[in-house]
Amino acid sequence: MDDNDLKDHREIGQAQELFFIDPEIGLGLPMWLPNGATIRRELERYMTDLELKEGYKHVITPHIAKLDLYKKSGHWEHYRDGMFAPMNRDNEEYVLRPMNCPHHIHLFNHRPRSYRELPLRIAEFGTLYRWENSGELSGLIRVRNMTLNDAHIFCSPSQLKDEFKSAVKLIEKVYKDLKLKNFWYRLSLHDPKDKEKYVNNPKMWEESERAIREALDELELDYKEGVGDAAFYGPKLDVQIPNALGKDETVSTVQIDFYLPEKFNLNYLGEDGKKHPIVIVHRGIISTLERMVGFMIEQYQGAFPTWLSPVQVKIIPITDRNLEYAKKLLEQFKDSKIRAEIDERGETMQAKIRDAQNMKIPYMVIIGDKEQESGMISVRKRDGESLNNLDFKKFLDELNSEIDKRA
Ligand code: TSB
Ligand code: ZN
Repeated sequence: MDDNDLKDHREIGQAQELFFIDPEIGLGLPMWLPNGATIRRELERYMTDLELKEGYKHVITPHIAKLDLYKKSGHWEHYRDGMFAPMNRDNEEYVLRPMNCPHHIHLFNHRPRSYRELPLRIAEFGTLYRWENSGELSGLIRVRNMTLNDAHIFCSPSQLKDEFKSAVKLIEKVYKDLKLKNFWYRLSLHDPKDKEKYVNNPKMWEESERAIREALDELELDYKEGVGDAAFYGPKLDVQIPNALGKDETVSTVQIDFYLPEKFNLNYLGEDGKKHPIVIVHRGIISTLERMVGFMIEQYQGAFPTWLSPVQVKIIPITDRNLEYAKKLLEQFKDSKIRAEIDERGETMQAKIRDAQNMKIPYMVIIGDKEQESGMISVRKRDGESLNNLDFKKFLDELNSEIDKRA
């Protein structure tokens, strides 16, 4: 297939019933259908398991906060255009959060912290709201309501480089597991001329940009530089991926921040009993589930690996006589937590196979009189390969192991 035949994620998302955008709900506010919600849930499980292994602590915080919080953090000064307008009730102003950092910072700061707790890696699939221009909204890739695979790593300056490097290595692992391709790294720097977008503190920028460059040198990573692409509070390493139309967007990001720790007076008690300053690494590995699923749909062209496929097995009875038997197999798939469905429509077997193939369902299990009598099954894979006379139990075991390994 040449690149011009690549389908955009919106087209595949509609054909496979993954999500839709409803103007009566609002632009940029995706509605996740059961198939899309399944992919999201599996991705979230995968990432949460990895984070637990890497020593992250998961938290849950509200999607809104008082406007004053964002005045203190600098978001209101530097990021206001990207925020929904404040809501006023009982003479207090609240906003939908555009980022999770202030909540996680308050969580860190709710009691004194000892050097023994560092680095403290606070993680959340945090839901955000951003006011993106309507002309820039695009399916799942640029939305106004999104859930970010976020974490803020609170550490001492001497731990900073290692934490940054571990986050980049986690990106490399995840991209390998998810078989993502065509990505490149961008070192996103501030633009000293843009006084509105960036915190005005040349010494801080010099230090944080030096720290990120040193860490990148140690990683021996190839990257391009983007002046004016930094966050308002610090430089970032961004992972860029082109969409089906060839436009690059940022997916993963790892950021170094000396600014918010100072604003919120973050410190820890050292071994010497004295207070020492904290630095923050902000990182999103999976990016927002919206953007990541959007890119995955495009890169896989809808053919998700089995562990992520909304429907993993389609059971196709050849005649009505085979329906009872098909239902028995369905129960066994369900007992193993495999997502299976029976195609009970009165269509021909060929039509059912074609439809399952179009939906990119990894396995089709075809049940006729012969299979029913012998207790063996015939399987077709979505790429057309056929496997006849398989022992059902053996097929189930192999499928389970493929899913468990997230192969
Ligand atoms: C990583 N404070 C950090 C966080 O701790 C942060 O919010 N960084 S961010 O602003 O760069 O956003 C993180 C990621 O969210 C981006 O790298 C991008 O992949 C994704 N993202 C940003 N805007 C949108 C959007 N409108 N729609 C979908 N995903 C988005
Ligand atoms: Zn953050």
